[in-house]
Amino acid sequence: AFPEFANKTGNPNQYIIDKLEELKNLHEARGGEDKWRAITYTKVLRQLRLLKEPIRTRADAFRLKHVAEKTANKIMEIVKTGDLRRLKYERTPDLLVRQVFQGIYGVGPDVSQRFYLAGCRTLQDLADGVGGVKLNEAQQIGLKYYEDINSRMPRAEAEEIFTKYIQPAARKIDSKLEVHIMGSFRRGKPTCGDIDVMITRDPADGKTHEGILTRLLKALHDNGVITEDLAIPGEPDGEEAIYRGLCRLPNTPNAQRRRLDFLVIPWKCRGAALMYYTGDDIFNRKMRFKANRMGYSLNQRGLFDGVVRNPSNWSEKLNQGNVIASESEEEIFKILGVPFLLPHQRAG
Ligand code: DCP
Ligand code: MG
Ligand code: MN
Repeated sequence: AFPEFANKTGNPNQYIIDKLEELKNLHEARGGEDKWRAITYTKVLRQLRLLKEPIRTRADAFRLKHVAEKTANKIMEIVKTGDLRRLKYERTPDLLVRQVFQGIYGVGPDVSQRFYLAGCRTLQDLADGVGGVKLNEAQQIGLKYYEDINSRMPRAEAEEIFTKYIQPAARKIDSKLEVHIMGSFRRGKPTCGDIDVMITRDPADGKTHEGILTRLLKALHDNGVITEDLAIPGEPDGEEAIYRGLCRLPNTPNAQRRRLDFLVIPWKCRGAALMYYTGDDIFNRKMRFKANRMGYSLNQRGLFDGVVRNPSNWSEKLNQGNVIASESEEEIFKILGVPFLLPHQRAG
């Protein structure tokens, strides 16, 4: 069955990838417990994309990491029939609508469900407020720039916005700031879903970066790079801060709006933050899991020892523990017993 299904990407298993990816997307849109299914398929899909040989037998499927009984069955069904019946049952009319709604920034499985239950079926319905639905400000922006936000930018565009505008604007405020472009860009990807920027500063000279974010945002609004703010959760001018917004190449006809994220972090956390913000998310999950198994706790602030968690709510920490590594990625890898990986090697 395979040769005629293999296609565009030159990957001999592309026809399998297409079906499993659709299933992953449906699980993701459904949310709840299906979130975990989506995560598993994400891992399986990564293995399939790396595979150079076509899958022909069940044994071939089983050789892939993260493939167990049920996934092997699905892969073999696709190999034998070119189709996956499960998709028909997952592709329910409500879910297809909710999937479209979830393309709006700030709308996840639960909010999309609420919109659907209110009677909305199209993006126009949401714009019209059908069923009394009201979008918050960020969601309104998300709807207005739906197409832009849902398309990835070429790597070169992220690079240009960052090196020509964001980095110089930050350095102009304080030449000692460290400003890094992170996320998929740092991993060397050919396209980026957004621009992730991390900011910190060595306080050795007695000065810190506190207060930088507000000034930087103003500078980038003034020169037309930032076009809309989406969210500034928490205090913008603390030692630690987060920002989410939209930006674009200024003075460029038809420049699309792009998602922009800032992460401002204390100098002493820079290694852990660099690691977290480089990702990808599956790699981070794996490293956190590894840390937990060794009795540690890992997050964007550092690797911690002696964290006590609430036994009936594991994600609630009863104390902060002691930091044992946070200033460099290398020491975190080392303590976790993982050989150092370059950013482009960090994928689940
Ligand atoms: N991150 C994470 N878990 C999340 C979200 C993010 O660990 N739920 C970390 C890993 C990501 C990084 O933050 O690589 C940046 O998040 P993005 O959502 O911007 O993801 P990427 O930059 O990796 O991909 P994209 O090109 O889609 O933006
Ligand atoms: Mg990103
Ligand atoms: Mn991001």
